[in-house]
Amino acid sequence: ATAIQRADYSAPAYWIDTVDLCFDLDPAKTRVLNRMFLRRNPEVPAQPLKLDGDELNLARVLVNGQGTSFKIEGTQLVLDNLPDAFELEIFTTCCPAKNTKLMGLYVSNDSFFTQCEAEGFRRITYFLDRPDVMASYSVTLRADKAKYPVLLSNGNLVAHGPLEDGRHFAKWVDPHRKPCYLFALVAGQLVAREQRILSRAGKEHLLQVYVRAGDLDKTEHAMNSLMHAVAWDEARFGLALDLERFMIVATSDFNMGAMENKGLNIFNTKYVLANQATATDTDYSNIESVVGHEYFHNWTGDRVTCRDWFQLSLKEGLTVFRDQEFSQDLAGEASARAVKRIEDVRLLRTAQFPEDAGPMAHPVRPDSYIEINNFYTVTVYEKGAEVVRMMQTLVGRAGFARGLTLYFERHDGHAVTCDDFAQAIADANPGSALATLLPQFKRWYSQAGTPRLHASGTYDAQARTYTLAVSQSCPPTPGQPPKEPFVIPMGVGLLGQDGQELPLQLAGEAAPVPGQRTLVITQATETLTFVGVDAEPVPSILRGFTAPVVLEFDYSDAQLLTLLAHDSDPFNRWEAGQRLALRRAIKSIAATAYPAGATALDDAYIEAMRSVLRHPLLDAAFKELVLTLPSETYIAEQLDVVDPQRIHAVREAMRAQLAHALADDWQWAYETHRDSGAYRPDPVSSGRRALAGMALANLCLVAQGSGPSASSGQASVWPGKAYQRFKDAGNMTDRLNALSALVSSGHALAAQALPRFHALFKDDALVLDKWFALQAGAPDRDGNVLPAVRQLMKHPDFTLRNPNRARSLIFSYCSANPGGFHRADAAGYVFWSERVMELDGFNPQVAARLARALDRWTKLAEPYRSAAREAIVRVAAKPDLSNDVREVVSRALA
Ligand code: B3K
Ligand code: ZN
Repeated sequence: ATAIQRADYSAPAYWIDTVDLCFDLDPAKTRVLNRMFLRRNPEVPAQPLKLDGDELNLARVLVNGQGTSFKIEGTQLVLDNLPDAFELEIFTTCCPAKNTKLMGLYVSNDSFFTQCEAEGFRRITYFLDRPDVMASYSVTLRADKAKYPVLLSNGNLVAHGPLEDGRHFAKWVDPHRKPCYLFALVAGQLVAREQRILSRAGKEHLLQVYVRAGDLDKTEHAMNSLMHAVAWDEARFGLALDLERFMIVATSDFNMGAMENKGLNIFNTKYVLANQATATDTDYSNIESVVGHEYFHNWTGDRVTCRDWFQLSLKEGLTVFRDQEFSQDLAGEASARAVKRIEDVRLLRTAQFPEDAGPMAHPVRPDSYIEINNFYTVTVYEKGAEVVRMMQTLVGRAGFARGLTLYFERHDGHAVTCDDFAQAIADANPGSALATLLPQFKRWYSQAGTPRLHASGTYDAQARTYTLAVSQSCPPTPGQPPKEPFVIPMGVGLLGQDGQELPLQLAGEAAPVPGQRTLVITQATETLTFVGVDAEPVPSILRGFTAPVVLEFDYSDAQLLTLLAHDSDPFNRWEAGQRLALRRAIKSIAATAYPAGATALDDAYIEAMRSVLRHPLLDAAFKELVLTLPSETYIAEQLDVVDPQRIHAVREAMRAQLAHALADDWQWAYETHRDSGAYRPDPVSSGRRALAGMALANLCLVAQGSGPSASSGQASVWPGKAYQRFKDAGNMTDRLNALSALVSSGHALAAQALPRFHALFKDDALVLDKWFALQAGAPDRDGNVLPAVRQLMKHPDFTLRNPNRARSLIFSYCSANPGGFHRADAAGYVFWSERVMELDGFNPQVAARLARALDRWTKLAEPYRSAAREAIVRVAAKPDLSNDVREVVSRALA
């Protein structure tokens, strides 16, 4: 396969104005009649029409009703000597029952579903399968009425009725033009929760959430989230729902989270179904943001779409930004917004930063790809969202909303580029830093890699000045050796020694400005001088994480403790705690002799954590974030050479030490936070549950460990209490936290609780996923996780074919459990290579995701490094590898 280059873009040689599709749905052989009106694009030199197809059986092709000659070249159907405008009819068949890739038309639980983004429509019919070809669709579905009573497609239902032989039909017309990747159909035995709503303008809309018959009691939260999303987009950006009917349909076989098909979103059940007995607080908040995300695509993605797939972040980065803002706005209070921001940044730094430093590093707007499905990445999504967020920071909230309005004025109904987006935001804000610096700002789209922002401070007591020397650099990434400086918005505040916020006055400014401000760094090196500073301050830099960079500042412990205790910026307050923990972890990892029983954490750190835990004013959710140690993955990213076992051992030791040292405080925290009243998944009560869960896990750890607090009879009661909690819990969050406390402390009661949990939830696939994931992600003890995972693969409930189940067991082990996966005997890597190859045989997209688990192999210490390489080479040597996996492994070995 050859790489596709962004620079090679050319407009399509033909436009497709209308598409009339007729489906005779049958799992074994579905017949598709595709009747289109096409027109030559006069701006492009005359050339044959080349339509994409994949795994289709072609029966007949008619041009203006007449048979015609055609060629099949590779996967394309080629027609020559065409009139300037014509009708084209194509008859094909396909086999949805055998479609294991879950792209195109497939069967799940006896129902039909489609997934067309990015290039799945060509698996349904021959087409110009590219996002810049936008057409009007009408769709007729015909199927057996008893087996498939519900027939859905995009837009409005215009006709339906019975046919012969127990069949029936439905005809749908989509009033909006769209690219084919937004086409969808669903057919099956489904039921819907319905809600009628009124828009601000007084228009009525019908919202529907379709699920399998037994799942209706789990749709309330998704429907509420959808109603919130509709209202929010109208209130915040003036974007109203443009459809009479908006449908969400859930399927349990889905390659990713959800899909924004126009008017007919198709969702992974994981992001729809929830009730308190089966879903955790995290599930509830994920559902809210994914329902929001897909709904927001209705404008950012569907009304205005991408010119080509290199522009993917145009819709994804922007829509992630919108869903993040939505969740923050719904969270309400400043402290709850901050918690959401910290969670988003944590994801960016543990998933995107490594991607940006590894073999798959690519700009937010990539320059080339072999398989586009490999570029639905944390870079395109999460870093892309940070780029949009920086724009908002530079033009302000109101300025950003103005920019979005201009973007729709200019581009509604069109397929455009990231440049068009940035231009609209800048043009709506003339004179802003964004408008002035636009060409340089756009380096965020073109340059890969995480910039490093280095800062150092000097206090001059005599001159009463504090000078920040700031420099930026960005490491080389594949194909991009040198980098030009970025535009970096930098939130800054200065704290006095007592922790009070100081007014800020830069040299040359007339008067001080109270509180924090955002400075804009544009040069490789810059100096910022604050005047009128009476004593050496503690700088709080990159407040709110105003740019996706690594901030290097040589803080003293004392400075970090001041920030942790006093910073008015919650993000940097949390960050100070992370830095304190991180430097202790790194020091212990580096210590040549690490005697058994050595302690990584000193009293100052422990006392600081105790103060946070006992703090009378801080939110429970925030405390839980501060008291969570940096992950093994995040610690690994800070090191040049990674010994995963060493990191695991040190972090586990720190966890145990924190558990023991704060045993009384954990007990207090558990007892004061465990009862949160009637279950509600709001930020306050879910924060309380999170902290109580963390406390319980620590108390179980104390009981399991050695030392004075363990042997005292007091500590040994906790596993029993956790087991009781596990049995009695009134909601899944508390129940799973209790189970996880037993599993992660390695207590014998886990062996009783796990089968009990399975028995309780054996009929609920999403809960079983949690059961598999918990075991595959458990802290490794003497290499016990891999054998458990291999054993679980033989469990009657396990199947690699279902992506959620594969993720719950295989990905939880290979991608989310470094201590269990990186084994000195290489058995984890052997297991990984077996699963990648096995998955690739039927679902290359999911296989390629798993293949990414060894992205960072070159950083590993021996013997891991050689063993990892060997495993990747083994995968690369498989002769019939998909393009998806081939691209990932060849980049890893390049
Ligand atoms: N746009 C889809 C992702 C499609 C992935 C195709 N491999 C979901 C989303 O981002 O909303
Ligand atoms: Zn999206």
